[in-house]
Amino acid sequence: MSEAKPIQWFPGHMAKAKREIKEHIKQVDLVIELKDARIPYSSTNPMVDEIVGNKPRLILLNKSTLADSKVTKKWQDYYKSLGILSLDIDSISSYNVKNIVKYATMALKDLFLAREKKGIKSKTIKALIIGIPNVGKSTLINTLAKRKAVKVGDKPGVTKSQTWIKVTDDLFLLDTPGILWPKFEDQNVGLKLAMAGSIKDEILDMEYVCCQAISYIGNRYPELLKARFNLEEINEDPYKVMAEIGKKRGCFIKGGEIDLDRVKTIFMNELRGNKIGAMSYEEPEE
Ligand SMILES: Nc1nc2c(ncn2[C@@H]2O[C@H](COP(=O)(O)OP(=O)(O)O)[C@@H](O)[C@H]2O)c(=O)[nH]1
Ligand SMILES: [Mg+2]
Repeated sequence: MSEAKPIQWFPGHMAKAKREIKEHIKQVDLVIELKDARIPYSSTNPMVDEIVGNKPRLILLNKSTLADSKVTKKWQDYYKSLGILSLDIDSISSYNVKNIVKYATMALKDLFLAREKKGIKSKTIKALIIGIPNVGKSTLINTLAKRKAVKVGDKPGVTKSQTWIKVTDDLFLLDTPGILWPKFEDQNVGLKLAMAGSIKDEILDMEYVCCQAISYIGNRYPELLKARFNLEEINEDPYKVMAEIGKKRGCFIKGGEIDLDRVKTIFMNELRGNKIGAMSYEEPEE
């Protein structure tokens, strides 16, 4: 259920997306914001705080089995310091997915107290999932919907065309997630999104991405890089690392020169195929 076409964001589209999501937010109790656990900063929409406003929010750090769990913990502490509840999940392996309802309930403590005061016993939560493209919104909705594959029809007071997915007796999800744009004006964000495989290759120069990725991983996760490509040591110059990888993998062009193009392709495929290991690409307050 990926978006059929890659989204081209133009100012007009961004304004429309923002307007629509704000409309949807009015109809729910809780906004569930999905981020990529490897790049929680870079996978965040620049206007999300304004868009969510005062609505209770739960952050889900998705794809967490691909991330460095120590770093993910730092991000959760960071969000906690901002007063926002977060949970690390994985929508494919279903890791922690069963705890989403519990966390949603925790995020809505005040709402339930207010309901209690009014004598309302209902624990029903209506929620909207939002996030930038490729963070896993559709995958999560599918995983949640599979657990209770009941689509419920329109509810009174809600726009006719909208469908709610019943996740549990108490949790209802708006079936279309809110798609927001990334901070694409920041080249470093583009780099992180490219490393995570969340933007199209044409947008950035892949040689640049490959070199930056090798430098970053060589610094933060040298043992993983060494193990994957059978390297004895990691040179500071990423081109020398690429040459070393080329030798190990037999990437030569005529005359015995290293085929850097092939190395680049191999490296990026293995990085995006999660063959190197669980890694995070950014830490809070960096
Ligand atoms: N490993 C892993 N991959 C995921 C997870 N969630 C989504 N993906 C992958 O990320 C890509 C984008 O997911 P999708 O649900 O289409 O993202 P959306 O654009 O936010 O709806 C797909 O290739 C998914 O298989 C996850 O929790 N773990
Ligand atoms: Mg989708």
